[in-house]
Amino acid sequence: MNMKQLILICFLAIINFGNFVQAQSIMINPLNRSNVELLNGKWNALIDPQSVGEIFRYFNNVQQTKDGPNIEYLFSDVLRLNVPGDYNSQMPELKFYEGDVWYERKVTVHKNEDSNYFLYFAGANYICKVWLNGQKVGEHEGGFLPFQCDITKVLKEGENELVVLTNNERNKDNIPAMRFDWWNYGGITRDVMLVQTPSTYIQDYKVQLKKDSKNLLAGYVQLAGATSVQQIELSISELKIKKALTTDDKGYVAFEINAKPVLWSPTLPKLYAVSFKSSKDTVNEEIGFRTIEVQGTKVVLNGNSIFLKGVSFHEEIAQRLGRAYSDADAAMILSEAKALGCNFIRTAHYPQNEHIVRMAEKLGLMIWEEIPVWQGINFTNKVVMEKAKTMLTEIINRDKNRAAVIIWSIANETVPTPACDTMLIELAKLARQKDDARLIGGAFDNMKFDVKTNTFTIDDNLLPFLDLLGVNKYMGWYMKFPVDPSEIIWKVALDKPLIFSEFGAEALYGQHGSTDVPSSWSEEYQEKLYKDNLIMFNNIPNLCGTVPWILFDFRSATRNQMKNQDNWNRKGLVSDKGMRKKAWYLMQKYYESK
Ligand code: GCB
Repeated sequence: MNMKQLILICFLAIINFGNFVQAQSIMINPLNRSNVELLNGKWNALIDPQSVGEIFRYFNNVQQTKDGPNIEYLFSDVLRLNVPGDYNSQMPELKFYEGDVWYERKVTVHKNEDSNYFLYFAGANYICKVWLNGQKVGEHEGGFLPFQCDITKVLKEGENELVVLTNNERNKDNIPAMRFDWWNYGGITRDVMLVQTPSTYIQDYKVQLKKDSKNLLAGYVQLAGATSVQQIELSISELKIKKALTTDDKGYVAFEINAKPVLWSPTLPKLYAVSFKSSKDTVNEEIGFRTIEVQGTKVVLNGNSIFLKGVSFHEEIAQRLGRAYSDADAAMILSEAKALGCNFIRTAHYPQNEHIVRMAEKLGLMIWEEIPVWQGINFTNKVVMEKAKTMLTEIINRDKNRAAVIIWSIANETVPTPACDTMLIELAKLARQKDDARLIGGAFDNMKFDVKTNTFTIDDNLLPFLDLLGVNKYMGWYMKFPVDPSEIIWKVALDKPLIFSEFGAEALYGQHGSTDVPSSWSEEYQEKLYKDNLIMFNNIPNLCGTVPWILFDFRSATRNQMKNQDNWNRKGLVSDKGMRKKAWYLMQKYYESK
């Protein structure tokens, strides 16, 4: 490349930066619409370890096919990657890869002039930039939440060129940050869709039971593109509801409607067909109704105290060594949780895909959802605070109509400092302000043990802002039982419900050994440790649920003990090959007895 070309490239790159478009935060949900084309499939790809693609304008593939400066970098049919799908599991060379990967495909459209068009990405890790026909149409940060790009103005009749850049490099100001105990899968890991809507369309809505009521539905609808008052019809035919709503001139209307729905619960996960119809647009969704509250130290669902029989898992299919992304994957994971006897899941440590959330709801599994504020977050940076708020807002926007979601969790194992407290308190307040139909919680491991009294206590400024507390403690693994488990006293946040949100031990399936020696990595040691923890749980007066860590062995680059781990965290109750370990049966019995 000569000097002239280089200057031209830099100039074009600057112009393109000027075109920067943030992905939209209030979003349509394509799962509730009919005019949607799934763009999943094989996409052309380029691996770009030195991040030269933006300089060489890979995104402008269409306009410079012959004589332009990027002739050497054209996408071709040589490397094709599955979308959705992390790339790490698609080529052995990419197992540990962290960096830029480019994707390209054509999108052919018969354009309707009276419509809007959006590209909807259900998730791409971690930074994602999107260009259509050489023009930037969106950028999003965060690997586990959806985003959409309005492409109405850029989309052409006929063939369009779609180029996407993903980058999953870790960074101290990212969420999560530099180190985390799961695989850093990169790429377009979830579904991609092209969505067509009318020019005035139903952009957003919520309908849930009003807080503390079992017979009053409350919510809102927001039309986008409205410049005058509009009529919308809300119907829930099974409840004989047909309600005419009139928006203000910005397309917004809030409503309350008397109704007596059968309440959603783990034993009867009832969902109703709900539809909103405006003059040009319709959305349909299955929605459940339930109440959730805390009474003293109890979690109360639909007026009845309930014990949360939980389990955690990562968004991963161990046998495939890759991210879970489909309905079939969701069934694979959740059927194992159901078999264990669960009525509750913790989708650790980040918002998982909607296949999982919606299927869990249908199966009667209550959900704890969390954002990846996981250890090591740079709380002193204000920008990081804004990122966390955005993630929390995005997950609440996505799942606000899911009856199954009962807890928004704002953090996992953060170390209290003034900066951390400030950020978490703001997050707790934000969650409460955005959604009063769910509980606010977090998972903490800063309990202190007093050897004189054999008592665990906690002192954390965040507690007054939470409805319930999750505690992670690996008794018998990272910390020895200091005395017999039956003698340990728990005085931790005694005025609130406490969920034992993590406990467990590593064991290699099929490895047998002593019940006394952790280093045996045996199923017997893991089983004994579970027994001891269950004994200790009897001494937690405010215990309202348990969540063993974890359902399946999962991949983690930080697990370097090559004899037993080999880059796997082996705390699964089920092995990477799908085999149930001894502790699985013990936990199943415990849940049967609850
Ligand atoms: C924890 C973390 C979890 C880890 C687990 C472990 O406390 O919350 O993400 O995977 O411990 O296995 O160490």
